[in-house]
Amino acid sequence: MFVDEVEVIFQAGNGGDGKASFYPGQRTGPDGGNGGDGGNLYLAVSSDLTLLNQFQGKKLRKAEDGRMGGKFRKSGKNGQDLTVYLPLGSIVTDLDTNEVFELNEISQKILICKGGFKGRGTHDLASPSNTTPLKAEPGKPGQKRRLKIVLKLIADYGLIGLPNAGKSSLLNELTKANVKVADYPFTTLEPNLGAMGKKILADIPGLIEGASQGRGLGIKFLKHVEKVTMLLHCISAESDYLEEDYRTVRKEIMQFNPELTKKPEIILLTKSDMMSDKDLEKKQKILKKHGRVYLVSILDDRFHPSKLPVFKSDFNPVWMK
Ligand SMILES: Nc1nc2c(ncn2[C@@H]2O[C@H](COP(=O)(O)OP(=O)(O)OP(=O)(O)O)[C@@H](O)[C@H]2O)c(=O)[nH]1
Ligand SMILES: [Mg+2]
Repeated sequence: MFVDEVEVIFQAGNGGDGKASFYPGQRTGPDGGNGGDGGNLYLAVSSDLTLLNQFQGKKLRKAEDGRMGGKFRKSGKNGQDLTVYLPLGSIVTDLDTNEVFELNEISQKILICKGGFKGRGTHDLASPSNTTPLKAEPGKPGQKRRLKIVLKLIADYGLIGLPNAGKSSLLNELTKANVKVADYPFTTLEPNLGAMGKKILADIPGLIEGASQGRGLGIKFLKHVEKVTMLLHCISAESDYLEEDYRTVRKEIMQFNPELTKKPEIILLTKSDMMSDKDLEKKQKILKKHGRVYLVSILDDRFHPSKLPVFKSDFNPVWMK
């Protein structure tokens, strides 16, 4: 099960209590050591999109508490910090304050819960006006937050299309992703990401008619298309119903969120190796009225997807619609 929304409780470590004690024997005076500070809880970012699965059945994450101070002015150990990795594209909302943290970059690290301060022991608490304090300070509680985490996939390019159109094959060919490819619909059950240099390419499970109403797998993932900069609409050259294939997917996107149809889109006529040049020309013509159409194939070098102008830095999508 691919989890893309969870509610969790994150908690920093509590500060350790100070120690109330006095030197034994002839030496007098307070010797109680300070407690240790509670560990901080940090959020960090990973490209592993399945990371929200870690919260299934385990909603609490807590950094270590600081230890209590000891006799002979011995300080308690600080609690260890805890870093929780969340998928790139996570939007974290504090359910009590409505504060929002967006995790948009791999290098991000956010202090989300601050560890509690240590309590002072009787040694540090002693002062000229109170030379023998009887009580030590308790540690302060660590910050605790109730958080909602929603994953919105962030990518520069989103591969969309009917099931079996060859989307995952393109992802594998263009990036180091190694996702499952097979000759049947709905091979891909969860979105996958791959990196092409600094650009991120997303492979989204196939969309079918009714996806926006919940048919197939589509609806759960259509929201991920919302963060994509450009749509790469894959249509198999094998199909005899290119126009219908195109419209089916566009209609679902439109019904889900009309804003999505305003995104720049190019059409990729996939598996172009399976057709004669003459047929390819005809097929390309049919789709031309909807935008730029490119022939692609992972088997025919002439049409290798890495040659697509869209991946060149000077590519300008303005002409598109
Ligand atoms: N001949 C040929 N076959 C291809 C090409 N690209 C993909 N295929 C085949 O088409 C089938 C479907 O490919 P996938 O990449 O799994 O398609 P998909 O769009 O990700 O499918 P879903 O995940 O089910 O939506 C597989 O059998 C691939 O080997 C291509 O360029 N040429
Ligand atoms: Mg696939």
